[in-house]
Amino acid sequence: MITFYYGSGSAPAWRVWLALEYKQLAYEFKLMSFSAGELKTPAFRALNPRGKVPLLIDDGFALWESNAIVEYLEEQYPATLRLFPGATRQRSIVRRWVSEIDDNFGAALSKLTGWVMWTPKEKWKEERIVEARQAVIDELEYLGTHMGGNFIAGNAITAADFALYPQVATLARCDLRKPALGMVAACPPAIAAWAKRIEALPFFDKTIPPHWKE
Ligand SMILES: N[C@@H](CCC(=O)N[C@@H](CS)C(=O)NCC(=O)O)C(=O)O
Repeated sequence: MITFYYGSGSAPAWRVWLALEYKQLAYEFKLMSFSAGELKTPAFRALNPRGKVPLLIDDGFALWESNAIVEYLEEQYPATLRLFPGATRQRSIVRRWVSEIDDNFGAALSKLTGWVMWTPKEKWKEERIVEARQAVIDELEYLGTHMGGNFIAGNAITAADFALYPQVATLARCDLRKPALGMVAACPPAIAAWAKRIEALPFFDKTIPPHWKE
C-alpha cells in the first residue's frame, strides 16, 4: 500500500501526485500542513529526517525527493503507464530534461518566488524582481524553442512534463500576488499550448493544490 504525504502548493509534491494519478496507482493521501508545523514533528521526521514533502511510503519503504519517487514508481510498477518510455537514448533525454528543468527553470523560478511570494511587499526591490522575471522568461523561451514535440521530451507524456508543469503553474500565483509581472501572458505560445494539454488530462483537476481552489 502506498501512502503519499503532500503539502498544498508544493511543486515537487504536485509532480509526484501527477505521476501517481497518471499511473492509476492506489494510494492513501495525507495532506500535511506547513503552517501547523506538521512536517517538523518528531513523528514525521522519523519518516523523513529532512522534514519535507513529498514523501512516499510503500509497504514500509520510505522515499523522499520527488524525482527519485517518480523513478521508483516507474520501476516498481512496470505494468502502469510509462513516464520514461522508449529506448535507452529516449529515456536519457527524459532524465536530461528533468535535470535541466530543475537546474535552470526551477532555479530561476525559485529566485522570482523568493523575491515576490516570500518577501513582504514592503520589502520588494523592483530591480531584483525585474531581473528574476527576465531570467524566468528566458527559460520559458528556451523550453518553448527546444521542447521535443507536443510534450517536453517528444510527442508522449513523460516525467519531464510532470517535473515542469507545477512550476509553470506557479507563475499564475506570482501574477496573483503582483499582477504587473504578467508571467502567464509572457509564456511563449508553445508553452501555453503545452500547459493546456496537461490541464486536459482527466485526473488533472483532482491534483490542483487544495488551497488554490479556495
Ligand atoms: N528536492 C526536493 C524538494 C522538497 C521540498 O523542498 N519540499 C518543500 C515544499 S516545496 C518542503 O516540504 N518544505 C518544508 C520545509 O522546508 O519546512 C524534492 O524534489 O522533493
